[in-house]
Amino acid sequence: MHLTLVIGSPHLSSWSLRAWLVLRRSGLAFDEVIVDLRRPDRAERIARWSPSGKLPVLLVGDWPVWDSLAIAELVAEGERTLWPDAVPDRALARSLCAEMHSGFADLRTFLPMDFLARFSPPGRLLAGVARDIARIEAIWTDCRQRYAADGPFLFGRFTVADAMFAPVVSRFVTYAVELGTAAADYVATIQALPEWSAWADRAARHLAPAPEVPRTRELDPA
Ligand SMILES: N[C@@H](CCC(=O)N[C@@H](CS)C(=O)NCC(=O)O)C(=O)O
Repeated sequence: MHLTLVIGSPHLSSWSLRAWLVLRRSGLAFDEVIVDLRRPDRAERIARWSPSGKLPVLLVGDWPVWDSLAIAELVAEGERTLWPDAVPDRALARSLCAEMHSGFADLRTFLPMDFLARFSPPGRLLAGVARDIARIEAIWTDCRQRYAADGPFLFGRFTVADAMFAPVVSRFVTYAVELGTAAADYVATIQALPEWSAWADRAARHLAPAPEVPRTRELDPA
């Protein structure tokens, strides 16, 4: 069945990055459509593809699957390595994904993803943002301690949990958030993924000004 992933502007769309990473890591072939989230008519453009009015949406043939976590679950049905093997590890991974999916409102609001932007370290963080960062650091540090022997990702090998937290990695890099060693190492691991550079390329291409159309001299009617 033909797969098409419809995503939002790559520099901005944190939810799109999650679904795209899972698909890329699965090795499945898929087409990509990018909807420019900066356009005033974006809602109508998104509505052409997505029943929820949100991106990403995965079209399996012409059957839509929307929401990054639902897309990740569908892809993982065919690629079991995208969740940890053992039941307790899978349950922990799903808890973390659910927490990420429905929480961290302050981090999302005040440190929005802007994949290619770089700012100086913040002088002071809002209490809610600092709380979200501390919780994420605790999660990453705990996972790295538990699964370090199996590889450099949260559960050793790359899983859906890494995709769900990838936009946080981008935010931490963009806003120069200071991190402890375990969390900083994890950020470096995600940044070293070839998919990370591929996403950065997409973001850069999307942001590049459209090439100027050469002006044709109007024909003189005389
Ligand atoms: N929970 C959804 C959230 C999707 C979402 O909020 N997507 C944003 C783009 S990152 C969107 O489509 N916003 C609509 C708009 O910008 O008009 C998911 O995981 O896919």
